[in-house]
Amino acid sequence: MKKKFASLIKEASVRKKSRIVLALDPDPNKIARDNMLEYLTSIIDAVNEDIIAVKLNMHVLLPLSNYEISKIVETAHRHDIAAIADIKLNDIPHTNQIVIYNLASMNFNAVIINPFIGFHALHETIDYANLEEMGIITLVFMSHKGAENTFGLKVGEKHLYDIFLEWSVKLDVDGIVVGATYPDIIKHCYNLANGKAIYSPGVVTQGGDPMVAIKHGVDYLIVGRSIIDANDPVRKSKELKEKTWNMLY
Ligand code: NUP
Repeated sequence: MKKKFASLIKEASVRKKSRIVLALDPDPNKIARDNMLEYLTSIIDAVNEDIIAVKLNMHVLLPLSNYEISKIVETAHRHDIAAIADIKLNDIPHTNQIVIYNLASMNFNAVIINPFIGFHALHETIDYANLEEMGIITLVFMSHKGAENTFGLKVGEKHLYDIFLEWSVKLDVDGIVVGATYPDIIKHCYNLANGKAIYSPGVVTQGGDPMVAIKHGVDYLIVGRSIIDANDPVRKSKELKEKTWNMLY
């Protein structure tokens, strides 16, 4: 059996002294579809020492072919970097299984799931993901403005994000997503997450402060535009890596 995704990432983080998961989200106004594969693989080659995983979203998963996506994953793996599919999976278990099967066939290491499907569907989906040795990261509280209007809804005595967190802990997921733009929620989740890794998007471009997020309990930062759209992505990723690692060690 392969190593659990949570351990794989933790080891990579300590080895590389980095907390950075790079969101490979190319700007479609700058990068034509036909140049995307080369552009993204060259970014991975350039910043590989400073990142622990890449995260692929619809920016790439929709325009590119299965073959091209596999090549991006293969490039990451060549540098010992994990690949996460950020599709916020949110369907009936049978459909989710087929999605996970297809992601596994492209060698993704983990998938982001929306627990909105409910405990039973989440359970069944995670059981299948375990068979495919696919890591699971659940959305607990998103980073965008207004996330509190859904993730923060009260259901009886509890907030929805508390319910999502409880399910995530119970089903032993590999990590949870909490937006860096909500430091108090990060702290709250950190206190109840039973050691589950917290992945946090929303830094810099969306207004979240990476240092504040880490101080409140974040383990890994999901960073996209502020690195890949920078004039010098290598310098930017190195700077952020060093700044956010050295603060605690
Ligand atoms: O709550 C979330 N917020 C968020 O920004 C959950 C996500 N998965 N993301 C994704 O993280 C978002 O879709 C994008 O791929 C990345 C953040 O990119 P950036 O704002 O650093 O450019």
